[in-house]
Amino acid sequence: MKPDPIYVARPRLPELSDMMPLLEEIWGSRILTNRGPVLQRFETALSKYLGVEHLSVVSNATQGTVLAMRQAGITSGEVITTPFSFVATAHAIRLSGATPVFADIDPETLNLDPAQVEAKITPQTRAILPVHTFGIPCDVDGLAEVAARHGIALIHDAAHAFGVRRDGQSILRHGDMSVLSFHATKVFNTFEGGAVIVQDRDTKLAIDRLANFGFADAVSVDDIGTNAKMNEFNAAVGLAQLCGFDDVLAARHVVAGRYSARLEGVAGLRCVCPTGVAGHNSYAFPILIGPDYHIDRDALFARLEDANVFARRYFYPLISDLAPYSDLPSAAPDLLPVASKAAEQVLCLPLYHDLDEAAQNRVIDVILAGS
Ligand code: T4K
Repeated sequence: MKPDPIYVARPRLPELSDMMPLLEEIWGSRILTNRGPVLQRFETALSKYLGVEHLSVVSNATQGTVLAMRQAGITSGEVITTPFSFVATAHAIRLSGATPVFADIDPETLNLDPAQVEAKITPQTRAILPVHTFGIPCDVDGLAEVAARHGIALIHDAAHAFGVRRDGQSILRHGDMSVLSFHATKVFNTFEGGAVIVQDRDTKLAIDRLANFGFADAVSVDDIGTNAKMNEFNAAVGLAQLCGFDDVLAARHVVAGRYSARLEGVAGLRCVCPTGVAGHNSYAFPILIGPDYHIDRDALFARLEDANVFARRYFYPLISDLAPYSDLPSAAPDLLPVASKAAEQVLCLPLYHDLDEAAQNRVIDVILAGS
């Protein structure tokens, strides 16, 4: 008989005892959505927890990125982004009316390389949309410099970057806007959800309006908005999740540290996320399987599956190899050699706050067998 399955992610749920008073409040008020009182308290508490001033909670990161694009005035032209991400990154560009242009990534961080971005700038370029992939900060200063020099917007896909800090400050403070995801598989979840972090109150209010169909008041609509509102139930989950959340991050660091301790130094295997770095969030534990490892990435993936361990090949295939994007001139694999290699070699190991040591050892034993 096979052992219990181990998945790449498992959501952390808030204590039911923290949820119940919030549910009673919602049931009592019958205010279910449209920026209700629970959502407003969640926004305030979340801003404080993350160390940012202006934040709008939304229905998910995909919609949040579309709102950010719209707020930046992007309805056409080109947006430079990474092919090494979840497909939602490029979809948000397309959904806002622009065309993604893929630039190659840095081999160390697997994040967008500012020099490669610079080489892709044209008169049509409207924005850069980098990703803090796996919670590793992208080169925020290098990209800001390119954006400023060309007078274009810089919007960070921060879906993986909940709680990430650099030099003691939230990474979300960089760029014009940043977008978090609170999907079930993320470090912090509200089942589904997200947030747009901006630099001033007027922009926050503009994002709120766009998330509510563009209504400025009861009788006027300013812009072509959408429905990207988070409802009161999801906001209650978020508020309850914040209780004891530092412990969740600490537990993730312990799991990541156990992988590092046993896998660093294995021939042909590279651990991508440095552990013990202040301000990291242990979002994932990606490894790169190079030619010096005794089998290739897909063979290891299959061996793990045989052992009922469901690692994931994030991000394979590259977005640029997916049907809606593969015909774009910037999608040619020979223009994206670093990203193409990473997509062939990457494997994200199971990592969640309550992955116990015995289960984790099952994962590690498969990886070390034959090494
Ligand atoms: N930008 C980036 C860089 C992103 O990575 C994402 C999302 C977005 C933007 C868009 O964010 P949102 O619009 O979603 O807020 C998952 C997630 O669906 C997706 O949100 C995420 N990135 C992506 C990296 O991963 P799948 O299809 O690989 O997930 P799934 O459903 O196979 O789940 C993986 C494992 O997690 C399962 O095997 C079991 C476990 N799981 C999953 C769910 C949904 C649970 O235990 N409980 C659950 O409820 O895409």
